[in-house]
Amino acid sequence: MAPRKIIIDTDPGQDDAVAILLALASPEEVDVLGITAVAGNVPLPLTQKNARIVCELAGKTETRVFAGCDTPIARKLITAEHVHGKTGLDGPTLPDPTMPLQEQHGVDFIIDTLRSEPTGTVTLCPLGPLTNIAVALERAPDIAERIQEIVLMGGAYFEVGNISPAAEFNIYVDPEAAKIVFNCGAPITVMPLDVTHKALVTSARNNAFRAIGTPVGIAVAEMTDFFERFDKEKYGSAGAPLHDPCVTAYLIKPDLFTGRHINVEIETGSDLTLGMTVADWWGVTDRPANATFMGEIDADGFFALLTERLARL
Ligand SMILES: [Ca+2]
Repeated sequence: MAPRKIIIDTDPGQDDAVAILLALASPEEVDVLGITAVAGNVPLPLTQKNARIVCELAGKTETRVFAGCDTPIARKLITAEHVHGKTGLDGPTLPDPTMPLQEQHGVDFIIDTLRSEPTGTVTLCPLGPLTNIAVALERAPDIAERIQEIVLMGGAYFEVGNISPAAEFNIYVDPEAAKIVFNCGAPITVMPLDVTHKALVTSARNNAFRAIGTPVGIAVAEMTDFFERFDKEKYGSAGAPLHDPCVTAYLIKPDLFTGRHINVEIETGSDLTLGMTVADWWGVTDRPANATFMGEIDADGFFALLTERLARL
């Protein structure tokens, strides 16, 4: 089978970095047409730079990286340096990138790619706030029916919030964008906190990354070490949740995940629950299903895949 063509839309972020590395290490399954950066964990000048740092770490300097939107559609940007550090990639010491940033705007790249590739052959993989995808859909509504699938990290239901009591960070930062994306009609698969909080980097899993012994393996161990400090203090958990790699793992091995095809609506009106993903898990409304909302992950299988693939870089 030909590899699936994907665009990774991202705000690196240590877990974004691991998601990108997993994709770049898996050319049999995924063909990364380009990476579009968005403002999120840290501002856009850092996320576009971090995306290039990660491609260089992977030795994939031919990967095209584009800068997209630097602010949410209708709100001021909220960032997460408290989780990811000042650079967004705190942990390892990685050199500044020498590969160029593409001149085209990330939103234009998304639109042009969906229009030029055959209908139903390009999958979008948002790992940050959904601004770039929503702006593309608003500017070019014809692309919605050309999207094969949108596989995104965002939202939460039973785990509720990580940035507010009710909302997950990516959706909270740009809820208007999320609403546009969830209503666009394309097939959507969601990796919410319900799943990613089960993908914890325990010390044994971190040691397995380090034991790869390559620059990639060591950098990933150092990134997850850094990331973990925050989560252990906050949740007292066994290790840092690897949110974004769930998206790229799903493209490689979908049977690691199970969920339900349900209706998911985005709260944009309430100050109290802004950015909440209201997931009709129990089917108590007759609102039409618009997303496959994942709930379970085979965490051991996920980390086995990750360790095996990272060792290829
Ligand atoms: Ca992210």
